[in-house]
Amino acid sequence: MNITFRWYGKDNDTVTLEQVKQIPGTKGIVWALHQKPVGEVWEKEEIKKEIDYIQSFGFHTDVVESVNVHESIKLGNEDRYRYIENYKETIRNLAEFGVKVICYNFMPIFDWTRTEMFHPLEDGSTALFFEKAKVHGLDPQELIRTVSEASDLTLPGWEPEKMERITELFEAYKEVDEEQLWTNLEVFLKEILPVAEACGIKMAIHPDDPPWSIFGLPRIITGEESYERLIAISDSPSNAFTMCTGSMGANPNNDMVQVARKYASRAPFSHIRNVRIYDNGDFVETSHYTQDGSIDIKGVVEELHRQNYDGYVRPDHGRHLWGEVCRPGYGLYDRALGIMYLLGLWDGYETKKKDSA
Ligand code: DNO
Repeated sequence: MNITFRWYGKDNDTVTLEQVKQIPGTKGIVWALHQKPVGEVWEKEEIKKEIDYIQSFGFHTDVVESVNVHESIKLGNEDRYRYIENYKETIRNLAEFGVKVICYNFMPIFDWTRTEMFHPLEDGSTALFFEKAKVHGLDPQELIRTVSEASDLTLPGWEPEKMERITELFEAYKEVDEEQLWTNLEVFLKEILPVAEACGIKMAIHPDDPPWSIFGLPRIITGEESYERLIAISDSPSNAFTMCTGSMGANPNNDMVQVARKYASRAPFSHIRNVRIYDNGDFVETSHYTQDGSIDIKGVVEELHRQNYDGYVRPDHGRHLWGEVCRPGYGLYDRALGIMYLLGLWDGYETKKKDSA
C-alpha cells in the first residue's frame, strides 16, 4: 500500500505540501494540472514545473488524477479524434516524467455530484451529502449554483467553460444512451490503450459517483458488471481501474470487500473512504472509521493486505473538522486521520500475519 494524498496545486488548494509532509507514511502526491482546459495537451514544461515543485518535498509524482476526457469523446462527436490525439500526446508527455498511473472517468457532463457540500453531522463537523429525491426534481443549473457557491475554488470536473455550455450539452446527450456511451468509451480505449501500454502507463478508470444515472444522463461504471465489460473490451494491462470504496459503495448492492477481492489486482490506484447510506438511498460521507459508515473499510484493507497490495492508495474525501475552511471534501485534518486509520489497520494485519507464521 503506497499512501498518497491528493493536492490541487500551490495556488489552488488550502492545504500546503509542508503540512502534508507531516502526515506519517505519506509517500506521494496525487496531482494534476487543474488549470488546463479539458482537451488540451499537457505540455512538458508545465508538467516539469509541477512535479519539480512536488518532488522538492520528497514526494513521488507517480499518479495523476485526472486527465479529464473531453465531452466530444464521450458524445462521440466527429471532432473527437482531435481530442483523442491530444490525450495520447498528454499520456506520452506524462510518461516521460515517470508517471505510472492516470486516473480518469467517463461520466457525462458532471463529475462527482452531491446536493449539499457542508451537511452537519451529529459530532459538529460537516460533510458532503447526497439527497436522492432532491436530484430527481432539481434543475441542473440549481445544482451548479450550489456547487459554485460552496467554494471559490474550481471543483474537479466542474470546469467553468463546461458549465457555460450546460444546456447545449444536455441537448446533445439526448442522443446518447448507455449503449452508445459504452461504444464511445470503447472507441476511446482502443485508441489510447496501445499508446499507454507502449509507455508503461496504466489508465485507471474511476467509477461514476454516485453509481447511477442522474438528470437522465447515462452512467456506466457502476459495479462489477461494468468491470467485466471493461475487461472484455481490452485485456491490455493498461486497461485498469481506480477502486473507489465510497463511489461504487454508495450503492449497497456493491459489496466492496468482494470488489477488492476480485478486482484489486486490476486496480493500481485505490480511493478509500466511508459513506453512511440511508434506507431511502441518501448518503453522507463519514470518517474513514468502519463503524461510522456502511462500508466495511476494515474488510477492504484486510483484503488488500491479504493480496500484498502494492498499489497507490489515497484517503478520499473527509469531513470538515475543527473549523477548517477548505475545498469541499478536501481538507487536511480528516484525510490525515483517514491515513492513520488505514496504516493502523495495515500494521494490525501485518502483525497478525507474522504471529501466525
Ligand atoms: C472526487 C473524485 C473525482 C475523481 C474523478 C476521477 O472527489 O474522486 O472527482 O477525481 O472522477 O476522474
